[in-house]
Amino acid sequence: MGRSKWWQVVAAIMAFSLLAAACGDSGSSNNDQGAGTGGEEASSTTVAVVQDGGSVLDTVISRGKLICGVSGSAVAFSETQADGSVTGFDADYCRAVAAAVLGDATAVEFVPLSASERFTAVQTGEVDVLIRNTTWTQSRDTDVGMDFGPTTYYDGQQLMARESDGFTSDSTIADIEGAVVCVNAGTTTEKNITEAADAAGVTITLKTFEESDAVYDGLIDGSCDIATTDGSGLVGRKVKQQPADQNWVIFPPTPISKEPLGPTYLQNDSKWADVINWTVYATIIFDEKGITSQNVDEMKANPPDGEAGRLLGGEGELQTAMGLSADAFYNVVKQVGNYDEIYAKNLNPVGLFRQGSQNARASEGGLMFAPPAR
Ligand SMILES: N[C@@H](CCC(=O)N[C@@H](CS)C(=O)NCC(=O)O)C(=O)O
Repeated sequence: MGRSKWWQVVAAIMAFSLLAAACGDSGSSNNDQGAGTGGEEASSTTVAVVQDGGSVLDTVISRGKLICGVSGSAVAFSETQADGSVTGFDADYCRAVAAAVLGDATAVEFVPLSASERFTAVQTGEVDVLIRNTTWTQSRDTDVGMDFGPTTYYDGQQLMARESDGFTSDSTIADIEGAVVCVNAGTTTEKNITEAADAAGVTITLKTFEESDAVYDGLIDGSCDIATTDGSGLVGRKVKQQPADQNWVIFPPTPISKEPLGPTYLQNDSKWADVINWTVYATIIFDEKGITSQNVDEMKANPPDGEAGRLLGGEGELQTAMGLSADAFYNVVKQVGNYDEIYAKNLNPVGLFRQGSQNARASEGGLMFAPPAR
């Protein structure tokens, strides 16, 4: 068992190295915030975790701190502030996991990672979990050696261009013939736009940048005609960076891809997977039931139903069976909030709203749904 798991990890790391090479990424550079890893130290961390046959859950508990991989420059999702703190929707999901595991939403060390660096950081054990506007795809789930938690934000790829170039919010891929299209390296974005352009029979020039700031600098100075990534990323960048003398339009109205974003972690660690997954599900169920950071104490004292009572640590609770304290998810909602609170606080300010989107509650026509807590 130990031996086969060991070989599985070696194989996964080898497969990843090939993939990283294909992305033009060395896997250890390009992080100006000190998150790059030395290969030797990183490998030994992985070996230790695997040989012990332990779970990342035990590592996090004994360390007393969660190490969470984020972007650091994804507007409204994870943004490093001047004082070093990290804000955003993804950052709050890191805090939710820390609240569930350690009872303290502040017990998080954030590691900013570029798109190309992010999976190596999970493989090597540099981060315990990656919550970085990351799309769940078949190759990442298989070849790259990750497992994925529940989708926290249903997104899709769109394009953004200057209105003065004749683009509108109804433009289509057929309208981008001859354009210089700028993307971030190591993302799903590069392949999606190439396939979409081919399918539409248009020729584009693709420019790939390691840092996403360079993509938007290019849109401002005219060296890029189009920036393309997840729609949420474009909305955030438009709010933050559109110059007063330009108007940026986002199109086509129907995204060119599916980008289900959520937490991801090293494969084959079921105990850790359960903790991440049920932390997310708890926030969704609390939203369904109207249990918020503001009313959770009353709800705990007087639960509206059995499921709420169990999730808040009462009769029949299942958190202790997962290696957590009974009040793990009480701490999540009390300290961080339910799904709706986390969404509204971080995403409404940039103009992203749940209503009518795939991120609405399942009961309201969206895709936000959690299995029963029983
Ligand atoms: N969801 C896509 C794209 C994720 C991605 O990295 N997008 C870029 C383009 S905006 C980004 O977030 N940049 C912010 C950053 O690099 O910090 C994926 O998983 O590949």
